[in-house]
Amino acid sequence: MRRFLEWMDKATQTRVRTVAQRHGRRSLLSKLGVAMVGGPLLPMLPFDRSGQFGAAHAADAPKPDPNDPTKCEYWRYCAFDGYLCTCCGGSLTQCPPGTEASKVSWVGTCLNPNDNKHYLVSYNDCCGKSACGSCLCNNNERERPGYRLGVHNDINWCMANTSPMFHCTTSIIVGVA
Ligand code: ABN
Repeated sequence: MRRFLEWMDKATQTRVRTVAQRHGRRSLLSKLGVAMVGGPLLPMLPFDRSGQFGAAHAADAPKPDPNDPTKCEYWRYCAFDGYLCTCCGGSLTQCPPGTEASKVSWVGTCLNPNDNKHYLVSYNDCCGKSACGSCLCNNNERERPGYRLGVHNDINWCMANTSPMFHCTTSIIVGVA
């Protein structure tokens, strides 16, 4: 009997040591952590309720018109950031009455889908009146942060004008790229 108990003792000890070596405390703690934190968080994760239905319908949606200067999708606006002057009493190239073009500007290179050529576009903010508030567009093709100032659109380019108030932005073609 004593021998049997000694054998049981040894076998149990060996098994426990093996298990302890394979699964340390850290492994147990990390599994417990995942179960405790991950479990309750799982139902809170965002998920696409629209599913395939929305995607299928998006394909049917009419394509935006690249030739309508009152829409953000107009081809010249590929690096535009601001209010369209075409919605604010001005035009593609003219500031609205009571405002003046910024003395400095940024540029973009946009593909004209009508002739398949790239054009260099100068975006001039119009200054001297408070923000127009209509047709806010923000497109960022080839746009770069402030360390490439000439292609940076996310600042008020009226800063060098007598009145630094920003109203809207024009888009003037300066050449074929
Ligand atoms: N360049 C348009 C603009 C004006 C003011 C603030 C951000 C962007």
